Amino acid sequence: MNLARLVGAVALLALAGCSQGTPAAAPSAPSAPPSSSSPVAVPTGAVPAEFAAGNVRIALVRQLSSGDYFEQWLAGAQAEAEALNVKLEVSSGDGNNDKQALNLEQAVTAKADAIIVDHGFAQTVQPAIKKAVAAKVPLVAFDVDPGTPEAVALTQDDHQIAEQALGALKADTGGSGEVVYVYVAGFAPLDRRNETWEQFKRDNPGIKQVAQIGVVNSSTAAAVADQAKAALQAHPGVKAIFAPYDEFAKGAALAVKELGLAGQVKIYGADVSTADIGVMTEPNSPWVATSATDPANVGRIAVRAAALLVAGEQVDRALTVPPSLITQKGLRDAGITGVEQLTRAFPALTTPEVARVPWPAS
Ligand code: SR1
Repeated sequence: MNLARLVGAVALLALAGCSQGTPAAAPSAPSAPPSSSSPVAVPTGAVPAEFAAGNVRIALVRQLSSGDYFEQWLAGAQAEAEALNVKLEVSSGDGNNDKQALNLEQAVTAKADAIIVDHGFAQTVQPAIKKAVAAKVPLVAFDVDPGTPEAVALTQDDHQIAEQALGALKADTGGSGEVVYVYVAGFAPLDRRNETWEQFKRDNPGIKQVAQIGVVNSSTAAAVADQAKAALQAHPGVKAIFAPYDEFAKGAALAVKELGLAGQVKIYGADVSTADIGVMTEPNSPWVATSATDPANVGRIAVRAAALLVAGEQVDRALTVPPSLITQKGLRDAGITGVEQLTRAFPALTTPEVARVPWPAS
């Protein structure tokens, strides 16, 4: 079992009381600081000279940058880069795959010390990733298949994300009823969550998907709200919406509220942010459960993995970050209003062992 998997298993045990269905609650109060639940070796190695001198440049090449998830992820990556004295050179395709591929080519040409590719479609980023590998530029691919074993592939455990959210949906619906599903194909994390949804439907024949909606753009939540309204009006018997991306869930929540269906339709989502917590905990919110990692923590891991590769350290070729199930009831019971409070209450959301850097960071 690799370290990330082990962390996942420990996290699941720690959350066993709140990982099955809506009724479970988060810890009633923040119990202990994160470090006490996951002992981390004190870094003792010397800071590599290029890091001490501030000469390390890591290019972060993003497909998307708008939305809570991507903003928090970037904040974490920037904080880790600062702690490691690394220059993080950030570009975004703003949803345009060709622009992202061009940015990636430019990072290779500009001889970055390492590259992080954040999302993207395999067919548009893999040709430039090949060039990076040929040029011996170390590469970390987050949420996109790099198509080469030379790169480190970083993911959240997307199957578990879907399993946790769907476990809550099943507990609340008794495993039967009409469901609207929000999905866009081609995004690796959504495709993996979709595999779990397909299996879930096979295992639970009482669950009927009556509509599939979804769009990813710079105003995803608003677009999904319009689609969800139409789907709910066309299918008045819907009990649940499976919306495994927070922009999807926010859009679905807006639609349910605007149609006055909050007592009838519940939403099961993915991801978490302070704004999401606000939506989940407001009175009559239909968004009752979300399965999430801490996006800032994942951004930090990406930068640590890239820094380790620059320093010639060993890094597992597959790094997987485990999620936690967060319920509306748990958030309300614990009085959690923001992500900082959440990570104190759910220490499993912080995973300093994953891609640990063996030298002291500032
Ligand atoms: C459009 S893909 C959105 C997903 O990427 C990350 O994996 C987040 O979890 C988000 O749900």
